[in-house]
Amino acid sequence: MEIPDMASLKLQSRPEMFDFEGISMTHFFTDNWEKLKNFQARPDDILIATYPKAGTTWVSYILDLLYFGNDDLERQTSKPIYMRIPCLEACFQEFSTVTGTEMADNLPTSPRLIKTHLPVQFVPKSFWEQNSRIVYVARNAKDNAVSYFHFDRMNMVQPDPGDWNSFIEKFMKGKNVFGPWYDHVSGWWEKKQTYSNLLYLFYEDLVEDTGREVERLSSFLGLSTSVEEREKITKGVQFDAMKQNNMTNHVNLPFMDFKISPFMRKGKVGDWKCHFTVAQNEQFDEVYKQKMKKTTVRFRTEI
Ligand code: PPS
Repeated sequence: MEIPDMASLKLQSRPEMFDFEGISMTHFFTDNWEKLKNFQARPDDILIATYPKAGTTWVSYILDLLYFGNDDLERQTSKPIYMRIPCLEACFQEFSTVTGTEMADNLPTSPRLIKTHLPVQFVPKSFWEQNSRIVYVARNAKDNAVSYFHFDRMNMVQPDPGDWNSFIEKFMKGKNVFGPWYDHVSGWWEKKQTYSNLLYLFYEDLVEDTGREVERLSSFLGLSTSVEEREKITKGVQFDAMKQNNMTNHVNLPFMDFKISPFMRKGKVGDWKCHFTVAQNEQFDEVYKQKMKKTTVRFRTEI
């Protein structure tokens, strides 16, 4: 994928959001739908699935280092993470002639690492048929909402979030790209009960003890990594290291305005406390109770 500079972008304005089979989407993620639905997964593919802003890049980089950290220096020094691990549903024709499915098809590695933000019901059926491994990462709703708000502010290929008050109202109604957070995390949680090749991770656990989660990932993937390797990876994927690393901080993406907010913003659990008013928090908790009453998945909003 060639990345153009801002001046050559054909993007005139932010995209509209519309209802797509019950989920709010933009055309960037639905334009390639037929190819997406028919995407051919392989048994050794690893799908990294998340609601946006739940820790996708973090876990992607951990997996990348677990598999390819030792043997491919060029990959680590000159290929941004979004090129190593394509977003399957992405179709940014304004910027690139290559779609997410084509990028995935063209991946030279084995295994292929592929990312998606799709709710579970939209995942191409070949992943289930091939019994591919899937790593899902979930983040508590409050911090996830805050992170998504700042992302939508700085990312010109996302709908305009408006101010925080209107954004949080929309979030509670599930009117964000990729749909309601509530259904996303609980839909994937239900899937885990019947699909054993799915590892369900929490962002809060990653912050609490990254090394422990690296070990958990390594064991889920059946890798025999040494303690030293895992320690090296754990060090390399700390927030400050990834923020400094131009291969992981997204600094080269021309449609992101880093003057508004950085991609690697704070990386914390509990930042929501700096955004929610007392009234908003009470209302949010009320809505949360309703929306999450049928699921057993539990989150921590502080550690
Ligand atoms: S995206 O656009 O959906 O792929 O974004 P995603 O990578 O899922 O989420 C971005 C948020 O994850 C934080 N992040 C990290 N936190 C802690 N440690 C590390 N290493 C790390 N890497 C990414 C990133 O800062 C975004 O969260 P916020 O709260 O906005 O800082």
